[in-house]
Order: sequence, then C-alpha cells, then structure tokens
Amino acid sequence: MTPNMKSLHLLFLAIICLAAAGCSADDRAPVTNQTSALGSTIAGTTPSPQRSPMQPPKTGNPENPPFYAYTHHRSDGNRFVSGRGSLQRAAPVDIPLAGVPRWLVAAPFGAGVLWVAVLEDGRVQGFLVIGKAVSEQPITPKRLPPGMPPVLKVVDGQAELLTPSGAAASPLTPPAVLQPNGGIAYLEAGGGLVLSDGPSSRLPVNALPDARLLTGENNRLLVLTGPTTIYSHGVLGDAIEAGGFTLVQVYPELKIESTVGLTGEVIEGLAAIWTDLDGDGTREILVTASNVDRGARLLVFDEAGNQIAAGPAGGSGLRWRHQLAAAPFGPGGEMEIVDVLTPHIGGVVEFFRLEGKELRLVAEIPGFRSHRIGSRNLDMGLAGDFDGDGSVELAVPTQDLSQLGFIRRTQDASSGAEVAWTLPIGGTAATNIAAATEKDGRITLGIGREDNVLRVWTPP
Ligand SMILES: [Ca+2]
Ligand SMILES: [Ca+2]
Repeated sequence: MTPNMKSLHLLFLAIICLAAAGCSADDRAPVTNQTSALGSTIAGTTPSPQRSPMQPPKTGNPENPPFYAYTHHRSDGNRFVSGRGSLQRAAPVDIPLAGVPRWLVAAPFGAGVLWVAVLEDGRVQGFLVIGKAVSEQPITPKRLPPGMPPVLKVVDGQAELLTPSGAAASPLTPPAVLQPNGGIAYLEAGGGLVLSDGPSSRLPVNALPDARLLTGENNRLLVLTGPTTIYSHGVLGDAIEAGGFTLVQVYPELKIESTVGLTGEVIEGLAAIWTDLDGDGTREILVTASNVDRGARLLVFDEAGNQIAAGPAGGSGLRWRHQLAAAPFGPGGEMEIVDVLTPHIGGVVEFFRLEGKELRLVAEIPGFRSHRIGSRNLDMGLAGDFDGDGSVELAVPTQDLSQLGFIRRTQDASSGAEVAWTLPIGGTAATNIAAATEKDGRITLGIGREDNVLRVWTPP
C-alpha cells in the first residue's frame, strides 16, 4: 500500500472500531449535570491515531452496538441506574429457579427485559419478562465457574455471558469491556491483567485476584492491586485485601498510568467507585480504607493518585463501611456518596458530601443490610429514581433481608433521610439488586431469594 492508502485504511479501521464499540446504557446516559459532563467527554473522545497491536478486529453492526450488564451496574463501579421508575406501586413477578441464586443481571431485550441468574453452583438461567409474562431464554455458556459474577452481553437479539479466555484467568472475577473499542480485559489468578479478543497482551499489575475490573472512557482500566493480609477482618470472601489501586492506560501502549499504595491501611472492597464526584468533568476514585485501629473510612483520590479528601473513621477495627453509590441524592440534587456502616451488625445508611478535603456526613438512617458476611457480592444496593419524582433514592434490603427499603434524602435536620416506601422481597434476599432501564426510561428491578425464586418488579 502507498502511505496515503495506508492512512485511509487505518482511518477506516478506526471508524469501524468506534462504531462497533458498545457500552452499558448507563455509561452513556446523561442523568445528572455531573454525568452529562462525562458523557460528552465519552462522546467526543478521539481515538489514538496509533493503532496498537492489541486492538481487536471488529465486525459488529455499527447501527446496533452491544449492551453490557454488570452486577455493579455501571462499568465504573457506580451502582446507579438511569431512568425513572414507578416502583412505589409495582406488583412482583416471581420466577422459580433450579437452585439458590447468587448473582443477577438484567438488560433490555426485545419488547421486555432479559434476566440472567447465576446459581450457587455456577448454573446459568435466563428469562425474558414482558409485563407479567415470563419465558425461559437460553443463555451461553450454561455454567460459569462457581463464584464468578456474570457480565451479560446483548446484541442483535442474541444474549451471552462474557467469560475470560485464558487458562490462568481468575475464576473469582468477570472480564470487562474496554470503552470505546470493545476489547475484552480480564484478570489472572496471579494478578496479571490480560487484554484478549484479538492478539492478547499482558501486564503484571499485581491485582487482587477477586477485584473487579472497572472501565472508563479512552480505553482505561482501574483495578485494586497489591494483595495483603495485614488486616484480618476477612468479611469479603477471604482475608486478602488490596493495598492500593492501579490505573491502566491501554493506548498507545499497555502501561500503568498511576498506582497508589496505602500505608498502614488496606482497601476493604473489591472495586473503587470511579466517577466524577465534584462535577468538574474528570473522574475521582472513591475507596474504603480500613485498619485495626480506626476501622473503615472513605477516601477520595484524583486520577494522578493524590488523596484529595477523607471521611470519618468507623472508630475501631473491624467496623466496615460498604460504599455503594455516588448520585445526586441531596434534597436540592446535590451530589452525595452513600454507604452502609457496619452492614453485618445493624447497618446504618449514611450520606456524605465532598466539601474541601472532607467527606461530611449529612444524613443517616439505621436498619439496613447491604451485604452478607463472607460474600463477594457487594452489589446489594442500587441508586436510582425509582418512583419517577425526579429525585434519586437508594434501594437496599432491610436488616433481615425480607424487604427492599427505598431511602430518600429530606430537609429534616434530625436525620436527613427517610424510608420513602418498602417492597416485600417475599423471602430472604440472596443476590445483588439488579435493574434494567427500558427504551422509554422505565426501570425494572429484581433480586434473587434463598428459596430459589427470582422476584422482579415491573412497572404497572
Ligand atoms: Ca471530578
Ligand atoms: Ca425518586
């Protein structure tokens, strides 16, 4: 090829790759001013002109990019669903399962919503729900390694779960999809990061083996790294926690962009929340840091790895904070972070605002449980406008896991939050909370139960 022909060829490839790239609806949905700012960054992203050898060939339909559903909802780790619900008066649909469910994902599919439950032994079951009508939907593969969370890919009326391709892959964490180019990344049990779906490439990042890979715009990845056993709390599936986190840049070459190691503390979680907390159009990194002296506190970093803010500590060792979401919860739509303090021993939902170098507690309400001790499922809480009134609520199970509470912020100075309404789960919650936003913006919500049932609330 002449140099001119080669340039045209590369340009053509770049256009195909961009067009074929997919993302979850909520990664591109402008929900708030803050996410709008990020959304336009994503839309306006220009790919690197240098073509990396890792870039996968793309053959998808550019008119209809794939949709990906994660149990942590957004690919950046923020458990925040877009759209408007009318779930304060929703009637449930109960779907019998072949065993105890541990994970749940959902995606818009045809005229309804596709629900995929992964059972305790790894078996996969899919159901298409249109209104109150339920039909079983075959999903490939039929089984995941027991304990592996699902990532659902839907495109052109086909649905499948993503699985890591290499024999050295960690069975405890799912792959993630690069944005915008659609390449697949996964973690090895030994802590390596692998890019597959094309000529593979590997970077030793010393990842926590059960960490979630988060993806942001510009084909970047964020992952918890530096496994350590210095904090023996062990409530998240093992006694190995992360000592820090690492931001990875994929183009023009696969390399570490920044990395942070904490001193005397661990990150007690499986992923950060990597979103724009202050509305300036760049992402911050929110993690929960714990040690034996003061328990858990929320920390905020910039992408260069500088700590920019800290919240109050739990007060003593073994007091966990479960960070859930960042969203415009405030009574005036202010951006706030929500967590559950000590979810295993009487959980208190807490709302924080980023003010200077401080995360200030602005509201709290007791009686909730966002995590089952010992589980790697940290996705039992979800933010969204579930009643369609324009304000964001937090959906989270009650302490006995028998009901879903919908918590809204109020102007009330004494607590600042109230239970807006509850929905009976009809049994004991066994999975994360999953949701899908249909094309018209309506939210459908679901959760799996210990008595082998998937309960789904569809809009009336
Ligand atoms: Ca920011
Ligand atoms: Ca609302």
